[in-house]
Amino acid sequence: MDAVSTQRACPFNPFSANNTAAYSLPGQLRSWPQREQAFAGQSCKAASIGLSWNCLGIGLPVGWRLGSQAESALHRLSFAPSDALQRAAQRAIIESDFHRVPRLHSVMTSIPSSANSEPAHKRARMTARALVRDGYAFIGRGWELELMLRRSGLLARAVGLLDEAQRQREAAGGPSDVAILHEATVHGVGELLAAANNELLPVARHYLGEDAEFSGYLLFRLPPKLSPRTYASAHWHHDRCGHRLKAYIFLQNVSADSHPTQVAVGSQDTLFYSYHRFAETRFADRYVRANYRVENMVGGLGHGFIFDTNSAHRALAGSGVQRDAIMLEYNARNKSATLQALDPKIPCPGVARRLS
Ligand SMILES: O=C(O)CCC(=O)C(=O)O
Repeated sequence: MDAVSTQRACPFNPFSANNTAAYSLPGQLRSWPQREQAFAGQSCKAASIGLSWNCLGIGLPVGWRLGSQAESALHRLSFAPSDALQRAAQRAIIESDFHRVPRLHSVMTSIPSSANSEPAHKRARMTARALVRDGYAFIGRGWELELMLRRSGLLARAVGLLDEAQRQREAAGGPSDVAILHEATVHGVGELLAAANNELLPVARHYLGEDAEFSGYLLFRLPPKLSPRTYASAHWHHDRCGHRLKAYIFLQNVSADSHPTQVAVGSQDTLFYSYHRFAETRFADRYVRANYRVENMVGGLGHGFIFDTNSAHRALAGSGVQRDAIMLEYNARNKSATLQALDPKIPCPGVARRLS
């Protein structure tokens, strides 16, 4: 079949010119016409072996296995098949994350059953199931983290550190609409980390694999006014790591007015077309809203959420109230090492501070 008849038989081509509207920085997308042509040449075969796709990425068929016929088709469908870094990054992510579909079975059988387990195990099981199903899970209910945050003085200390970072920035005449980070050690954070990791590390190991590790934490504040121009995470995006988990614990009540993180529900199992170029991983709000259910990650002080950063997600920009949170990051060690060796700018792990 030639390219023209292929196109006729398989009409949806994500790289057609008007599909740049699915991206939030369309002017920065490269080689679009070549990709349109390359995709057209492959799409019928790809569809016949069970691959499906939208403007953001590819869905793998149930029963997919690494090394199968579908794998070579996948590489040719990616954003830039001739780009060595793209190929290598995608390969590392496929080998680590997409060698078994669906993953539900292994998660459900390997977390202790609820019949005779402790409440923490029940929560872990529910968290893992929600992650697999939706790409996120709310956390904190039943942990009494608010009490711990207040009793230990950590809440006051963390908010004080963020206040101080903000004061310093204001004194230096810095902009008021960028995120404020505190990347140094927070005295007394150990009790919170121990409680969180006790709950979440087993979930991370089930979800990401046995080499999942806690990579570090970050304290940060989103200001009342937030824009995608000054906060790149206010564009819909994925984190360029494949499956990876972040947990947020709120340091105040977070509502729809507090720039909540939003998750495109169910997008976590997408093999995105690109894992290495910034603009190729930023998506348009209209496209995401038209194609996914969007969930706000809201909750009370001491509660929070955990999510797969391979989901399309963003912080809701606009005018609102500030949001303070502590973010914990969990990465698969071997995949991180491979990705970092390919390109140290790939943010996996992304937290600046390491535990050691
Ligand atoms: O600040 C937010 O809510 C979004 C953060 C984000 O994109 C991330 O943690 O990967």
